[in-house]
Amino acid sequence: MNFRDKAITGLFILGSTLGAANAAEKPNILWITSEDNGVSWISCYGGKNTKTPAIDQLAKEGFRYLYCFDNAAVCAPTRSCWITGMYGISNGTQPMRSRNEIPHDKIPYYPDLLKKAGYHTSNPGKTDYNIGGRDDYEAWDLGKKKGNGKRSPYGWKARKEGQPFFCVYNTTTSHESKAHGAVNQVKNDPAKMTLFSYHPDLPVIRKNYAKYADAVERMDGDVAKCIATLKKDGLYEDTIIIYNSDHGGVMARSKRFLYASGVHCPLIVRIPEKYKHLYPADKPGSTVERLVSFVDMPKTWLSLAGAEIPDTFQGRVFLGTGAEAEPKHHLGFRERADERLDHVRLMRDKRFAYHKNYMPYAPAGQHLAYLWKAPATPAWEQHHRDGKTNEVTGRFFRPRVSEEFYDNESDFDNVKNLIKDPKYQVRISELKAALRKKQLELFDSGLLPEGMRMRRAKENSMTIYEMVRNKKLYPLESYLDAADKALVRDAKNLDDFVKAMSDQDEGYRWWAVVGLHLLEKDAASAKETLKKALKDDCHEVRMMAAWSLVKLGDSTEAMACLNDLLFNATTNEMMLHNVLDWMGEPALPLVKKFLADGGSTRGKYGISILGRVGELQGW
Ligand SMILES: [Ca+2]
Repeated sequence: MNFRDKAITGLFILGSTLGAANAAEKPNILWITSEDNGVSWISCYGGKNTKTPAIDQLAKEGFRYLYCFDNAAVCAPTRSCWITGMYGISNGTQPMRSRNEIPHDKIPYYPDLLKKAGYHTSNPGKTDYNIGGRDDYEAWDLGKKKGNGKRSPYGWKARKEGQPFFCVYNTTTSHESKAHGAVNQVKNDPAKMTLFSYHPDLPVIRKNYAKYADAVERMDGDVAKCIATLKKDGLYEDTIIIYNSDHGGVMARSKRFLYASGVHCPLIVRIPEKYKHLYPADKPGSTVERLVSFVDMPKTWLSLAGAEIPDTFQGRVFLGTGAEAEPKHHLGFRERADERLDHVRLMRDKRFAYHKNYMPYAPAGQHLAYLWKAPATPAWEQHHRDGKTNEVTGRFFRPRVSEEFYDNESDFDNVKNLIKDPKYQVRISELKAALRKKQLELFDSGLLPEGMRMRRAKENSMTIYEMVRNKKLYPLESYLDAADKALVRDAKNLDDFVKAMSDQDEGYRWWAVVGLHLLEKDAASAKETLKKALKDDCHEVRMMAAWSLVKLGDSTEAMACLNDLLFNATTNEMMLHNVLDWMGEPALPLVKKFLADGGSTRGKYGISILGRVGELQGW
């Protein structure tokens, strides 16, 4: 071997040694997620209804984040956000559920990048990414569908010897479905349950809480088992463990909703001593005050793994040597959940929360088949129908105001709307401005109703992601202005609405008809415009115009229009059924006819919207 060869060999050895050292430095990452339990169900967060010793122990050995919030408040859009690192509203994947396509050549999934960084990636459990055009499991080295037979839920076991791993362990034991069904056999004492102030104190509600508390405690057992397995495999001191829930909940008005009980989640990170340079506070056992949004998580995992981070990742790295500046605010979004339409945006900081209701004419607590499977929900609703709820416990079932504002420090239950309180106007303006800025930055795709948004993307052979980034097809700034004008319910805007009802863009006509609708009696002089709108090309506009006319006491043509949409086909059946339910009594003859004609009483998750209307009427 000559000198040159020796030098090359030496370099090679040096190189591989460095490589090995780098590999050894790459921490394993175990991401434990549980379902549907907000901070109130975890004892180290002060939850009074449950004991969660495994999670509490992890907090003692790790770092407990006090201000961690989900962006979507419900499963599928949350998981879309996690897998892509993008807010669902930014790529059109926010409705629960949908499988809208995104440009997969532009938007990688975070395990793709972890793999490139040398990691073994596994997620043998739930995916629910809510995205079309790509198989959920395809991104993982070990997913659910690959291979045969029963698989270990602990994906790290499938890695190659010495390979760093990233593993998701998702326990479904505390999923909402575990609060469904009979509530008589419960381990926890119903009398000892602490109820949210918006729930009436009824025996069945207490029992349902106890049933869910049992489920959360079993979930904690799953966490204990997962950690014990990791220890048994000799990996505990080589692995960063993250624990959090996938959104808040559960018990009606938490999961799916942007109130604190729906978005405020536990987040605990345990970092082994050997990686102590990554500690977010002085020592294990501390709490961390940094605000964390769920969208920050995948980006942070990439950073911890030393992987490439493309600019499609919209969060901020919250931990480790690559940590970015703490965000001041957190954005949350709510749109369709199963068969029920809604549209809300949340902008909050650690303490204060501003909510904008883009569909305030619908109550938050509209019947949703899946949510009604927990006995507490129908019991609460019946209590309301019986006239027994008060201002706090009945508000869920009433139409909403356009804006809400809460002080979460004194009002975690979000029952005292301070939107008009002079003391908070500066803070409210700040959050409103932050919301608008973020909506523009993200290309918030929600400013056209879902059906209209999908049609427009399809007509232009685009994904929603692409459509909303085209200013001609989606003039977001003007849509935000049009929506704000509609939501403010100010009669001085009437002429503007009437004018906008002739706009060529159905998007402006939509916000104009919403504006007219919300003006109620103040829109009486616009009846002719509304009647003309009964023949609008856009069915969403027709429906809202019809409902508005009915409210103004001018029903004949309006009901004929709805009859036509219901029996001679419509481009947006889901919205039509929602509108007929929101209308209440005036729509009953149409619903009766629909059911008598054999209209379906079955929906995807139980009774259909109109089936339920019929059920309440005893038909
Ligand atoms: Ca969930």
